[in-house]
Amino acid sequence: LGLPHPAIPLPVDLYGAARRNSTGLDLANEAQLRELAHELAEAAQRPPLQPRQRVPDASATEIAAALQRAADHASAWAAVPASERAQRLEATADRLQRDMPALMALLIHEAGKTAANAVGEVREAVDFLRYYAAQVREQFHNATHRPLGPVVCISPWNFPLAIFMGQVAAALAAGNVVLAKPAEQTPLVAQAAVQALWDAGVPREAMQLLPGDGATVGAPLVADPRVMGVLFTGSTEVARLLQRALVGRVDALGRPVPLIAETGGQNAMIVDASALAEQVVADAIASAFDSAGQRCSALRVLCVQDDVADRVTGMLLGAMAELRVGDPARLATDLGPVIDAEAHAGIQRHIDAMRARGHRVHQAWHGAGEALPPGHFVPPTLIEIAHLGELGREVFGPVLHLLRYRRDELDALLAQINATGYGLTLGLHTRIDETVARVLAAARVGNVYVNRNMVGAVVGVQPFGGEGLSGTGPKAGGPLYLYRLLSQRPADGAQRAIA
Ligand code: TXE
Repeated sequence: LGLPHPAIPLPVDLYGAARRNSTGLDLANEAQLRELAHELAEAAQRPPLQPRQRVPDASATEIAAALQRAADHASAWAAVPASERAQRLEATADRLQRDMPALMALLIHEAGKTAANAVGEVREAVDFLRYYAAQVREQFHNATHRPLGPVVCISPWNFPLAIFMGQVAAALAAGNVVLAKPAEQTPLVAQAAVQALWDAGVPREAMQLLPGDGATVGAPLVADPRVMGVLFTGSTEVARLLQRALVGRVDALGRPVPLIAETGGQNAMIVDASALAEQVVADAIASAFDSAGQRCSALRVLCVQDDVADRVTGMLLGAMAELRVGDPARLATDLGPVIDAEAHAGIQRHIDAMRARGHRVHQAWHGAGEALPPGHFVPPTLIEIAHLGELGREVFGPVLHLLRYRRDELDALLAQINATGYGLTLGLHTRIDETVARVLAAARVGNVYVNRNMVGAVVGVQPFGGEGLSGTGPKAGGPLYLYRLLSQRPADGAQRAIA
């Protein structure tokens, strides 16, 4: 690690990652930092995990039993007072805060997160738990509400703790019993999350974990008629399959079984000649390469007005050349590996195909003269394109595309961006008010970031979710999310009581 142990200097990048959350985790707590350095040092020593050897997939018999258990227990969990459910989620949040070093080490080890990204993720999970607990306390206080019943949560590997916990915390807070199918790449993080919920008093029958593949575990869960709601984050293709599987499925009163899906994007950032170039470069680097580009909110296409494009590109390549690619357990690392061999091959295929079609491809990283370490590493990559239509589907890795546009082409550019059909995030760097207004009016996305990096969700502050191919809404970490998880809203109940 290069850290003197046990006397630990405070790692500056941990503070950086921590700033974007709101819960006030105590990173100045020396005991916690000591433990963190120890865990990171141990993580660096461990051999690579073989998740499938350690976590057996749920069998058909286990799936059937879990569904029955969920159906049998739904009314018992729904009957637990809302404030009591909130209290158990808050206790889970306390537990995650206490266990942060061990969780970070697991995230680094199982998901290839850097330490900075791992601390950000633990904090986001904590934020989700506290936010939904607070919502339930405020909104469901003294009001009649009825949850959906058994709910299936299907989550991806890119935020194996934060997205997993965001889904299950919302579902449990609203009073639903949960059957969670974590990503096949990250079952251990999911297991740790579920253990924390159980230890905090969420009954095992209300929170069941079913590891395994999408087709063999996820699909049969969603297909079961006892399931009354589905929360999904992942690819647009799988969201489509799930939507199809739910067509015609209704509850006892004939209401459709809801799917809440958050999917991918083809996210652009528009930079005009008035923008502050240094800020653009810092924000583009963070937005495109943080978590090795494996974030749904990540920047994919940097659109730069041609008057400043050469200058911005030169600065960007210079900044890329500073990034250190390698072992995520080392605090000096900026970019860890991508999730697995399949992801690595897919990203590489895209880079090769673009090069073969004549696009200019730039790769730059710290020590670019030397070979990358063995593992699924992709160096920061910049590919020049002339039109967004040249891109196709989302490439989930540290690959940024650069598009030059003329000043009089802004409307055409916005039309191109909307024509991708995705609508997750959009960045804008300008110091002209009228341009901000024009872009906001035209944008068909869930989240717009003006003169800053595209951070994704900031729970309770900036709810997150997309339009079009990017998702169904409601936005996660926002005030409307829990309402979609109810079959009868508090307001309905209140009205009935008055009548
Ligand atoms: O996603 P999948 P993958 C995008 C990104 C990435 C691509 C593929 O573009 O390259 O999706 O990633 C479960 N029935 N995002 O393969 O397959 C699966 O087991 C039920 C965007 O990881 O969608 C996992 O738990 N479930 C993104 C979850 O769905 C099924 C995050 C996601 O897997 C299933 C991840 C089925 N038939 C990928 N098939 C984001 N929005 O952040 C799969 N699953």
